[in-house]
Amino acid sequence: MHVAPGNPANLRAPKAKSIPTMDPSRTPTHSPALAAQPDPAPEAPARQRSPWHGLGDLVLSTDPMQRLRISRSLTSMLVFAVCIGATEYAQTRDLIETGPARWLQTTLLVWIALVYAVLRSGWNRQFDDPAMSLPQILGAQTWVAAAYLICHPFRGALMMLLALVLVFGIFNLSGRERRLSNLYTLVLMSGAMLLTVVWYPGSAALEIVHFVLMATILPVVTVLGAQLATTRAHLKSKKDALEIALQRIQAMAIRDELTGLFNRRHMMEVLEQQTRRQERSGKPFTLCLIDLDHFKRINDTYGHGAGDEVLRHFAEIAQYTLRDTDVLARWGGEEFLLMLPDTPADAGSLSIERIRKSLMHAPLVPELPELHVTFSAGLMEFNQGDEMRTAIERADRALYQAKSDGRDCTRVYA
Ligand code: GH3
Ligand code: MG
Ligand code: MG
Repeated sequence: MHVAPGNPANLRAPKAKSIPTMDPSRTPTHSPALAAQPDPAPEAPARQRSPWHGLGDLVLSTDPMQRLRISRSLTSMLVFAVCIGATEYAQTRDLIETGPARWLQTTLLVWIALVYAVLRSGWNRQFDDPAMSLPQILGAQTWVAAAYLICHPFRGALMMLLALVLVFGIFNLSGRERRLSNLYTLVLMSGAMLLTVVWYPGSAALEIVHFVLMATILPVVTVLGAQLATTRAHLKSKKDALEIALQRIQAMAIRDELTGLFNRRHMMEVLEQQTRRQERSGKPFTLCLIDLDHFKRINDTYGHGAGDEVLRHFAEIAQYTLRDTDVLARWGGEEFLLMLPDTPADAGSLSIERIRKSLMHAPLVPELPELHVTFSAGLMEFNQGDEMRTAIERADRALYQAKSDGRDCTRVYA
């Protein structure tokens, strides 16, 4: 064993930025998380895309949100495409006049094309509601009202469409928009029914029946829709709360509560992954056990709370000083395990000395400026063929040596 080259002249001055406070619940974006990530999978071969996928991208776009909007819109348009077929059949059977039927079919096709063009071009993205639910629903109800006038012999059947259109709006409209579309439908259809009575005076009784049914069913659909929307919003907020709770639980499972560092169990997983990585790359990495010196004295002199603060600040200072790819874990009590990937022992020693220097200058507990702490470190270089359990034992032996040699120093297992 030899003393690590801790020449202060070789050490970098601590960075001038403030030391970030560790929040145990946050998902780390720096080194430990990176290091803890599973090995990158070997590059997957480019997935073969069928011509259907290409056609889907062309019709629906590649943006997932736009795809959802366009496919929803096309589903509702499908119903109207069937309606166009039905009116075509009706006019061939002389149920309705050809001229008005053609006008109805053409305007509907133009409407469908217009809505699709706006969605597919992405123009809808600038609207408050990019799904354009309200205009689509109002447009559809307008078409149903026109069809009610033109398809006189089977107009009663068309009333089914009114409710169907409102169902499309249940999840996509706000309460105010739902009431607006309901009112619009009622006013529009009342006008269509009145015109029907004017044009066909003999149908007044049937129109009254139609009106009563419509005036009953549409508000009920709206109320049921509102209840479903509330239930859905409630479930969504519960799901969001569960997701947040799950994230916290996952963070707690791998992190030490006091310092926010990885806990011992998770560090073992990180080390296993690092061993596998090392087997492939052949580059050595450094393991280092760090133990705060005379920590019991700090507890005894300043109290357990101050001791906790020291542990927390030591973790922050060390992390701040280390590279993004280095992983520091709380190994237990006032003992920490550090893993420096792709780092031989001499370079690892320099990193440890940087922490030592930062610790010397940093006030650990602002209320206790006289409180300073030192640490002893036992370091070993992990090479191909080494076994993790033995490696940690070796680092521990080096640490024991550092303690025996008077503390506040680093020893390398050799
Ligand atoms: P040495 O230099 O030989 O390491 O001496 P030491 O006093 O640091 O070592 P010892 O193992 O005798 O004492 C470690 C102390 O660390 C005892 C324990 O109460 C304290 N400790 C362990 N975990 C915590 C903690 O989470 N918070 C606080 N405040 N103290 C802790
Ligand atoms: Mg100690
Ligand atoms: Mg100890």
